[in-house]
Amino acid sequence: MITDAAAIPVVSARRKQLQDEGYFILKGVANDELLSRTRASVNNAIAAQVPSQSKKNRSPGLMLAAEHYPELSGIIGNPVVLQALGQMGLSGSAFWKAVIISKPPAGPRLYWHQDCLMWDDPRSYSHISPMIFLMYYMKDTSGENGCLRVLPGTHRKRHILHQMGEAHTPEINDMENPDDPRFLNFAGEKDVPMCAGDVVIGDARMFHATHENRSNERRTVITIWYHPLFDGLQPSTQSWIHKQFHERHGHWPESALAEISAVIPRYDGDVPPMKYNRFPDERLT
Ligand SMILES: O=C(O)CCC(=O)C(=O)O
Repeated sequence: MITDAAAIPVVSARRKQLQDEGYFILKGVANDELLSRTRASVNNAIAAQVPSQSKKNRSPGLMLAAEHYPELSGIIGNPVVLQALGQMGLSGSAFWKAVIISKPPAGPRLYWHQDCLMWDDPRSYSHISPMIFLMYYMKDTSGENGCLRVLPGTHRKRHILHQMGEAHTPEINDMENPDDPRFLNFAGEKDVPMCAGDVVIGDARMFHATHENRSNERRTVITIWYHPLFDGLQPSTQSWIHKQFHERHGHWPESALAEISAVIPRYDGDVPPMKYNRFPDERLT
Protein backbone atom coordinates (compact mmCIF):
# COMPACT_ATOMS: atom_id res chain seq x y z
CA MET A 1 0.00 0.00 0.00
CA ILE A 2 1.32 3.45 -0.87
CA THR A 3 1.16 5.88 2.03
CA ASP A 4 0.40 9.55 1.39
CA ALA A 5 3.45 11.21 2.94
CA ALA A 6 1.57 14.49 3.35
CA ALA A 7 -0.95 12.74 5.58
CA ILE A 8 1.68 11.59 8.07
CA PRO A 9 1.76 14.03 10.97
CA VAL A 10 5.15 15.69 10.92
CA VAL A 11 6.54 17.03 14.16
CA SER A 12 9.14 19.55 13.11
CA ALA A 13 12.60 19.61 14.65
CA ARG A 14 11.76 22.90 16.37
CA ARG A 15 8.62 21.54 17.89
CA LYS A 16 10.52 18.46 19.04
CA GLN A 17 13.21 20.60 20.70
CA LEU A 18 10.53 22.68 22.40
CA GLN A 19 8.72 19.56 23.60
CA ASP A 20 11.80 17.61 24.68
CA GLU A 21 14.12 20.32 26.01
CA GLY A 22 11.77 23.24 26.58
CA TYR A 23 13.19 25.87 24.23
CA PHE A 24 14.49 26.63 20.73
CA ILE A 25 15.95 29.59 18.85
CA LEU A 26 14.64 31.29 15.72
CA LYS A 27 17.39 33.15 13.88
CA GLY A 28 17.02 36.53 12.20
CA VAL A 29 13.37 37.17 12.98
CA ALA A 30 13.70 40.89 13.79
CA ASN A 31 15.06 42.90 10.85
CA ASP A 32 17.13 46.08 11.30
CA GLU A 33 14.07 48.32 11.13
CA LEU A 34 12.15 46.38 13.78
CA LEU A 35 15.21 46.07 15.98
CA SER A 36 16.00 49.82 15.76
CA ARG A 37 12.41 50.74 16.55
CA THR A 38 12.37 48.37 19.53
CA ARG A 39 15.75 49.56 20.81
CA ALA A 40 14.62 53.22 20.60
CA SER A 41 11.55 52.49 22.71
CA VAL A 42 13.43 50.35 25.21
CA ASN A 43 16.28 52.88 25.58
CA ASN A 44 13.82 55.75 26.17
CA ALA A 45 11.98 53.69 28.75
CA ILE A 46 15.20 52.83 30.60
CA ALA A 47 16.54 56.41 30.44
CA ALA A 48 13.33 57.73 32.03
CA GLN A 49 13.59 55.27 34.94
CA VAL A 50 17.24 54.88 35.80
CA PRO A 51 17.69 57.94 38.07
CA SER A 52 15.01 56.59 40.42
CA GLN A 53 16.47 53.07 40.58
CA SER A 54 16.76 51.56 44.02
CA LYS A 55 17.74 48.12 45.29
CA LYS A 56 14.38 46.86 44.02
CA ASN A 57 14.65 43.89 41.64
CA ARG A 58 18.43 43.63 42.09
CA SER A 59 18.51 40.07 40.79
CA PRO A 60 16.64 40.46 37.48
CA GLY A 61 17.61 44.14 37.04
CA LEU A 62 15.37 47.03 36.05
CA MET A 63 11.91 45.67 35.16
CA LEU A 64 9.47 47.79 33.16
CA ALA A 65 6.00 46.70 32.12
CA ALA A 66 5.66 47.03 28.36
CA GLU A 67 2.03 48.13 28.67
CA HIS A 68 3.37 51.68 29.08
CA TYR A 69 5.20 51.46 25.72
CA PRO A 70 2.75 50.76 22.88
CA GLU A 71 5.58 51.35 20.38
CA LEU A 72 6.61 47.79 21.29
CA SER A 73 3.58 46.45 19.42
CA GLY A 74 5.78 45.74 16.38
CA ILE A 75 7.98 43.22 18.17
CA ILE A 76 5.10 41.82 20.24
CA GLY A 77 3.03 40.98 17.16
CA ASN A 78 6.04 40.05 14.96
CA PRO A 79 4.38 38.09 12.10
CA VAL A 80 7.57 36.16 11.31
CA VAL A 81 7.41 34.48 14.72
CA LEU A 82 3.67 33.87 14.47
CA GLN A 83 4.18 32.16 11.14
CA ALA A 84 6.94 29.94 12.55
CA LEU A 85 4.76 28.98 15.53
CA GLY A 86 1.86 28.21 13.18
CA GLN A 87 4.09 25.89 11.10
CA MET A 88 4.96 24.02 14.29
CA GLY A 89 1.28 23.45 15.07
CA LEU A 90 1.21 26.21 17.67
CA SER A 91 -1.19 28.66 16.07
CA GLY A 92 -3.85 30.73 17.82
CA SER A 93 -1.49 32.26 20.38
CA ALA A 94 -2.85 34.90 22.76
CA PHE A 95 -0.60 37.62 24.17
CA TRP A 96 -0.68 38.28 27.92
CA LYS A 97 2.02 40.87 28.63
CA ALA A 98 5.63 41.82 27.97
CA VAL A 99 8.38 43.09 30.26
CA ILE A 100 11.60 44.99 29.56
CA ILE A 101 14.37 43.60 31.79
CA SER A 102 17.66 45.50 31.87
CA LYS A 103 20.62 44.18 33.80
CA PRO A 104 23.12 46.96 34.58
CA PRO A 105 26.91 46.45 34.62
CA ALA A 106 27.76 44.28 37.66
CA GLY A 107 24.11 43.23 37.90
CA PRO A 108 23.98 39.87 39.71
CA ARG A 109 22.60 36.55 38.49
CA LEU A 110 18.91 36.02 38.00
CA TYR A 111 17.79 33.12 40.22
CA TRP A 112 16.37 29.84 38.85
CA HIS A 113 12.61 29.98 38.40
CA GLN A 114 9.72 28.84 36.22
CA ASP A 115 6.90 31.20 35.27
CA CYS A 116 3.87 29.03 34.59
CA LEU A 117 0.85 30.56 36.31
CA MET A 118 -1.83 28.06 35.34
CA TRP A 119 -0.81 24.82 37.02
CA ASP A 120 -4.51 24.11 37.69
CA ASP A 121 -5.16 23.86 33.95
CA PRO A 122 -4.80 20.22 32.71
CA ARG A 123 -2.81 21.54 29.74
CA SER A 124 0.08 22.25 32.15
CA TYR A 125 0.61 18.49 32.51
CA SER A 126 0.71 17.83 28.77
CA HIS A 127 3.36 18.07 26.06
CA ILE A 128 1.82 21.32 24.78
CA SER A 129 2.73 24.24 26.96
CA PRO A 130 -0.03 26.60 28.15
CA MET A 131 2.44 29.51 28.23
CA ILE A 132 5.65 30.32 26.35
CA PHE A 133 8.18 33.14 26.43
CA LEU A 134 9.67 34.96 23.49
CA MET A 135 12.93 36.64 24.59
CA TYR A 136 14.53 39.18 22.28
CA TYR A 137 17.92 40.48 23.44
CA MET A 138 18.77 44.02 22.38
CA LYS A 139 22.44 43.12 21.94
CA ASP A 140 24.41 39.90 21.61
CA THR A 141 24.73 38.01 24.88
CA SER A 142 27.30 35.61 26.32
CA GLY A 143 28.38 34.23 29.68
CA GLU A 144 30.24 37.52 30.17
CA ASN A 145 27.28 39.90 29.98
CA GLY A 146 24.52 37.84 31.59
CA CYS A 147 23.11 35.45 29.00
CA LEU A 148 20.16 33.17 29.68
CA ARG A 149 20.71 29.77 31.33
CA VAL A 150 18.22 26.90 31.10
CA LEU A 151 17.61 23.50 32.68
CA PRO A 152 16.37 21.45 29.72
CA GLY A 153 13.54 19.01 30.44
CA THR A 154 12.41 20.62 33.69
CA HIS A 155 9.16 21.76 32.03
CA ARG A 156 7.93 18.13 32.21
CA LYS A 157 9.86 16.70 35.13
CA ARG A 158 9.83 17.47 38.82
CA HIS A 159 13.05 19.11 40.08
CA ILE A 160 14.32 20.05 43.53
CA LEU A 161 13.89 23.69 42.48
CA HIS A 162 10.10 23.18 42.54
CA GLN A 163 10.36 23.12 46.36
CA MET A 164 12.48 26.23 46.68
CA GLY A 165 9.89 28.95 46.69
CA GLU A 166 7.85 31.13 44.43
CA ALA A 167 9.33 33.20 41.59
CA HIS A 168 9.14 36.99 41.53
CA THR A 169 8.33 37.65 45.19
CA PRO A 170 9.95 40.89 46.46
CA GLU A 171 12.33 38.86 48.70
CA ILE A 172 13.92 36.87 45.91
CA ASN A 173 13.75 39.65 43.31
CA ASP A 174 15.45 42.10 45.72
CA MET A 175 17.97 39.39 46.66
CA GLU A 176 17.38 39.71 50.38
CA ASN A 177 19.21 36.41 50.86
CA PRO A 178 22.14 36.09 48.44
CA ASP A 179 22.72 32.55 49.80
CA ASP A 180 19.33 31.36 48.56
CA PRO A 181 20.07 28.05 46.72
CA ARG A 182 18.22 29.32 43.67
CA PHE A 183 21.35 31.37 42.88
CA LEU A 184 23.52 28.22 42.62
CA ASN A 185 24.59 26.17 39.61
CA PHE A 186 22.62 22.96 38.90
CA ALA A 187 23.62 19.79 37.06
CA GLY A 188 22.55 19.80 33.42
CA GLU A 189 22.25 23.57 33.05
CA LYS A 190 23.03 25.09 29.66
CA ASP A 191 23.99 28.60 28.56
CA VAL A 192 21.88 30.15 25.81
CA PRO A 193 24.00 32.92 24.23
CA MET A 194 21.93 34.97 21.79
CA CYS A 195 22.38 37.33 18.83
CA ALA A 196 20.34 40.51 18.58
CA GLY A 197 17.62 39.96 15.97
CA ASP A 198 17.09 36.32 17.03
CA VAL A 199 14.45 35.13 19.48
CA VAL A 200 14.58 32.33 22.02
CA ILE A 201 11.19 30.72 22.54
CA GLY A 202 10.81 28.74 25.73
CA ASP A 203 8.29 26.83 27.77
CA ALA A 204 7.27 28.93 30.80
CA ARG A 205 7.34 25.72 32.88
CA MET A 206 11.10 25.24 32.27
CA PHE A 207 13.50 26.49 34.93
CA HIS A 208 15.67 29.32 33.66
CA ALA A 209 18.09 31.87 35.11
CA THR A 210 20.90 34.14 33.89
CA HIS A 211 24.56 34.78 34.49
CA GLU A 212 25.64 38.00 36.17
CA ASN A 213 26.59 40.91 33.92
CA ARG A 214 30.38 41.25 34.11
CA SER A 215 30.55 43.70 31.17
CA ASN A 216 30.46 47.47 31.52
CA GLU A 217 27.28 47.89 29.47
CA ARG A 218 23.61 47.19 30.16
CA ARG A 219 22.18 43.89 28.91
CA THR A 220 18.51 44.29 28.01
CA VAL A 221 15.88 41.78 26.99
CA ILE A 222 12.22 42.08 26.18
CA THR A 223 10.27 39.05 27.41
CA ILE A 224 6.90 38.51 25.70
CA TRP A 225 4.41 36.00 27.10
CA TYR A 226 2.17 34.05 24.71
CA HIS A 227 -0.43 31.34 25.29
CA PRO A 228 -0.43 29.01 22.25
CA LEU A 229 -3.64 27.25 21.16
CA PHE A 230 -5.57 29.65 23.40
CA ASP A 231 -8.96 28.17 22.47
CA GLY A 232 -7.91 24.81 23.96
CA LEU A 233 -7.16 26.19 27.42
CA GLN A 234 -9.70 25.84 30.23
CA PRO A 235 -12.41 28.53 30.06
CA SER A 236 -11.25 30.00 33.39
CA THR A 237 -7.68 30.26 32.03
CA GLN A 238 -8.90 31.95 28.85
CA SER A 239 -11.04 34.29 30.93
CA TRP A 240 -8.03 35.30 33.08
CA ILE A 241 -5.74 35.94 30.09
CA HIS A 242 -8.48 37.95 28.34
CA LYS A 243 -9.10 40.12 31.43
CA GLN A 244 -5.40 40.63 32.14
CA PHE A 245 -4.65 41.59 28.54
CA HIS A 246 -7.48 44.11 28.28
CA GLU A 247 -6.76 45.72 31.66
CA ARG A 248 -3.16 46.27 30.64
CA HIS A 249 -3.44 47.12 26.95
CA GLY A 250 -7.01 48.33 26.48
CA HIS A 251 -5.78 51.93 26.36
CA TRP A 252 -3.30 51.32 23.51
CA PRO A 253 -3.81 53.40 20.35
CA GLU A 254 -5.60 51.71 17.45
CA SER A 255 -2.39 51.58 15.40
CA ALA A 256 -0.64 49.55 18.13
CA LEU A 257 -3.63 47.25 18.65
CA ALA A 258 -3.71 46.67 14.89
CA GLU A 259 -0.12 45.41 14.96
CA ILE A 260 -0.94 42.82 17.63
CA SER A 261 -4.46 42.02 16.46
CA ALA A 262 -3.52 38.39 15.61
CA VAL A 263 -2.61 37.73 19.26
CA ILE A 264 -5.31 39.64 21.13
CA PRO A 265 -7.08 37.17 23.46
CA ARG A 266 -10.79 36.92 22.75
CA TYR A 267 -12.94 35.15 25.33
CA ASP A 268 -16.65 35.96 25.37
CA GLY A 269 -17.89 33.37 27.87
CA ASP A 270 -18.97 34.10 31.44
CA VAL A 271 -16.64 31.81 33.42
CA PRO A 272 -14.80 33.77 36.13
CA PRO A 273 -11.03 34.15 35.69
CA MET A 274 -8.83 31.46 37.23
CA LYS A 275 -6.82 32.14 40.37
CA TYR A 276 -3.20 31.99 39.37
CA ASN A 277 -1.16 29.06 40.70
CA ARG A 278 2.61 28.97 40.28
CA PHE A 279 3.08 25.47 41.74
CA PRO A 280 2.55 22.10 39.99
CA ASP A 281 0.62 19.38 41.85
CA GLU A 282 1.28 15.62 42.02
CA ARG A 283 0.53 15.24 38.31
CA LEU A 284 4.09 16.48 37.67
CA THR A 285 6.38 13.56 38.49
O1 LIG B 1 16.81 38.55 31.95
C1 LIG B 1 16.79 37.51 31.31
O2 LIG B 1 17.63 37.27 30.43
C2 LIG B 1 15.76 36.45 31.57
C3 LIG B 1 14.44 37.02 31.97
C4 LIG B 1 13.52 36.01 32.56
O3 LIG B 1 13.89 35.01 33.11
C5 LIG B 1 12.07 36.21 32.51
O4 LIG B 1 11.63 37.20 31.92
O5 LIG B 1 11.34 35.35 33.04
